[in-house]
Amino acid sequence: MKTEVSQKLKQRAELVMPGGVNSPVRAFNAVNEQPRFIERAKGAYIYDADGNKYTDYVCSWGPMILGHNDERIVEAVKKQLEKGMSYGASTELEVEMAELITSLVPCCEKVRMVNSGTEAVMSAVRLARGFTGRDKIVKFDGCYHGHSDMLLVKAGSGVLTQGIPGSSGVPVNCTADTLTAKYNDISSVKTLFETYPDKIACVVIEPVAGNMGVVLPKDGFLRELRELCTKYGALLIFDEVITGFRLALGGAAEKFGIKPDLATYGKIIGGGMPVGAYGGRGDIMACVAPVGNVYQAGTLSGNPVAMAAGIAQLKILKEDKSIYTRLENLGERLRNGIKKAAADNGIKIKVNGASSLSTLFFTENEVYDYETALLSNTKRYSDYFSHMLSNGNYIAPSQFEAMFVSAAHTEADIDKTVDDIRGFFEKG
Ligand code: HOZ
Repeated sequence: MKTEVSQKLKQRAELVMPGGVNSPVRAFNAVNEQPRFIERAKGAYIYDADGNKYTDYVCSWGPMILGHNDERIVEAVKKQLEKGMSYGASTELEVEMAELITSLVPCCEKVRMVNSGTEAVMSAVRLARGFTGRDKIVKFDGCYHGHSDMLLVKAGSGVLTQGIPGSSGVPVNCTADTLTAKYNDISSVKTLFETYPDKIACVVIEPVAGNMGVVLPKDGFLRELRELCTKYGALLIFDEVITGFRLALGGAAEKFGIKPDLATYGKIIGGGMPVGAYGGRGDIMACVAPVGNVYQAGTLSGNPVAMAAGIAQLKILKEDKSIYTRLENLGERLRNGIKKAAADNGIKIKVNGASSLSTLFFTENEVYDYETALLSNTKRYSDYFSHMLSNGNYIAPSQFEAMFVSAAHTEADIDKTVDDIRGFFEKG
């Protein structure tokens, strides 16, 4: 496979950008590979600057749920571009977007648009603190909620990939009120509530974790979390940046039948444009300025081009009910295919997944939290990644991320990828 152009671009990039990237995971450090510079994408495929074609299982980390460059979304963007890119003022588009979200997600009575998932969670936590008048927050080891100071504690995604406990540059005071619990271990949450019964503002969780690899909540875990939050007067925040509009139209909240007080969303509601949002109970959202005293703002929040793209995507998801069934089926096909290929070759691995999200963990153990995810053999993942890349599969460049399937993937795409995985297992 030719990689000369990407290599040259990497050299240029490294001269002017830290690590040559704008987000650490992209540097491919954890998989000991040359990052591919992407030139274009269409449907289930992306093409790099050397002209190589890959079936894409990163899908921009989630938003390309319909595949890349869906014509209906491109049309909506083009139409808006002709009318202007940013006004820094209110538009009908943002009203339409808010109407869509509040009608599709039962827990969102009101919603506020922001520009990224990081911003969404950061704002939701501030709101929870403002609403409850409490300072402490609970997060789970291995969950990643963006890169705001207070949440960079035992975080997943790039932090976990780099093998660092948090980030330097975060003042101790910023994380002093961040308490951590173990994913799927309700007793660890109970202990925190018993220790600080009237001090915890919120519990923030990825209802299906996607940033330590995919980790599912055990039966009853989210329900017990809901009950504990209610009992102690803390808010439950679902970080649905990955799961929102992906596991179902109403996200994990709908899939598991749990109503959080607040929920956060990311890039998927922008159809690929930089977008985020947080929403929830009307009485809580009433604390946000200008109605209430919790301040949060942004010139580009509700940007008209991003809204146009997002509205187009959400409308398609709303109208075509077959999409979620298709995603479930493709995800199942992928996971079953991987499991069979492993079993046929006597390879012991674990495959976690929900609908179109999956992770192949190189470990024999069940993966149900941060510690069990860390038992994975990352060197083996790295070898697997290289094998997959050289066979035209663009998967997450880290063991601790998810594999995304879009509605543009075909059964033949999945079967070809499974064959390539089988090829890796056959090597022993
Ligand atoms: N896990 C991240 C998205 N949820 C990866 C994206 C990035 O850091 O670039």
